[in-house]
Amino acid sequence: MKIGITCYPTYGGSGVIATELGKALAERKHEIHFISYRMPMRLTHLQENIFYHEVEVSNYPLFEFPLYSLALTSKLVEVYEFEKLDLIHVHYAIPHSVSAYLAKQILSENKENVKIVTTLHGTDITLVGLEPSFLPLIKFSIEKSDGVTAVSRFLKDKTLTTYNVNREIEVIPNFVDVEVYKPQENCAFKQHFAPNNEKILVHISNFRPVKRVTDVIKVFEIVRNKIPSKLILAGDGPDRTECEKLVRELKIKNDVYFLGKQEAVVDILNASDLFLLPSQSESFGLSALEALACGLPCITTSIGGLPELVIHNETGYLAEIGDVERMAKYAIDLLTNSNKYKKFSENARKRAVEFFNKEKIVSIYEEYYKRILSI
Ligand code: GMT
Repeated sequence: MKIGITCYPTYGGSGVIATELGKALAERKHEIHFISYRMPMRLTHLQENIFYHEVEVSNYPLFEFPLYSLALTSKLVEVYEFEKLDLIHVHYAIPHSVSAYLAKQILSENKENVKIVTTLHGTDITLVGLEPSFLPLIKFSIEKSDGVTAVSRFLKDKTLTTYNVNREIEVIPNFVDVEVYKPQENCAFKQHFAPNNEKILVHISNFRPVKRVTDVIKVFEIVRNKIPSKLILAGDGPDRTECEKLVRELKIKNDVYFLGKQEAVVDILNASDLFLLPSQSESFGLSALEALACGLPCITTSIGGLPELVIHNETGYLAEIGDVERMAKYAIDLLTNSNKYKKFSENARKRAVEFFNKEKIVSIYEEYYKRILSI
């Protein structure tokens, strides 16, 4: 198949999934054309069957706001026609599914029967899409896509009820490369972060308010009062300054590492013992899946798609939003009970391999494309 993929090229789960999907499909001999305003972050190496088309946005002074959606539409039309694509797969509904719909209409004038698949990732539905300026557009483009997938059952249900759409939505969960994200024996970084064999708690995110990173710090403070421990915070974003302030106020600066944006996620996870994700909203929680695959039990909130990923009392624990006392209690329980910890760690890895491994989920996408193309 020849597939066009549009996604946000920046840090973030939807871009990661779109890029890893494209790379995996290219390995399976499909021809993949990425169409975005920048080279997707994970497209670091030259790879057979992968092409990249950059969307250039006019900066003519009359346009106070960049017309990205329209520039993307034109690029989709151009690439579809000249590369003879079979299908366009857009990740994150806003504005990609709208641009794709418009491209489909333009191409239909030339008797091209374009098939569009939209994958819903999270805030495109739960937050941004609900804004009055977007709502009717998102509902329309979801209804008009030839195929729609959601990364969790939660997100599917939310889409059907919130937007009152009457259509099929396929749940295809996110995935992880379990050959890359895997437990490593004797991770060299552990000694660096925890020279006295302290336990290491870790959180990785874009530090947006929705992630509630300050809750991570509050949980850690309680844990640290009971057992010698360190906290690794990887990633960056709007809440980082507030987090640094809180760490100073709590006088725990020497035990907290702010690493900023990092590529070496596998090493960071392998240096750590426990993953914390106390989000206020999370349609899937890709970073928690990466942690599970490395054998890290996860303590998360019980919201959104997280209960589909983290099984309470088996691969980690779930707690109410903001219940830092309970999260800390769970963390202390796991970190002081080595048999239980070992069992949870094995369960975590097993769950990632069994249900969310790349090969399995990419095959599901392949079958889904075939279905859409046959309609
Ligand atoms: O929605 C966002 O703000 C960012 C988006 C992204 O691009 O990373 O995250 C969403 O998609 C991820 C990949 O499917 C999911 O793992 C995240 O749970 C989801 N974020 C939210 O629902 C807040």
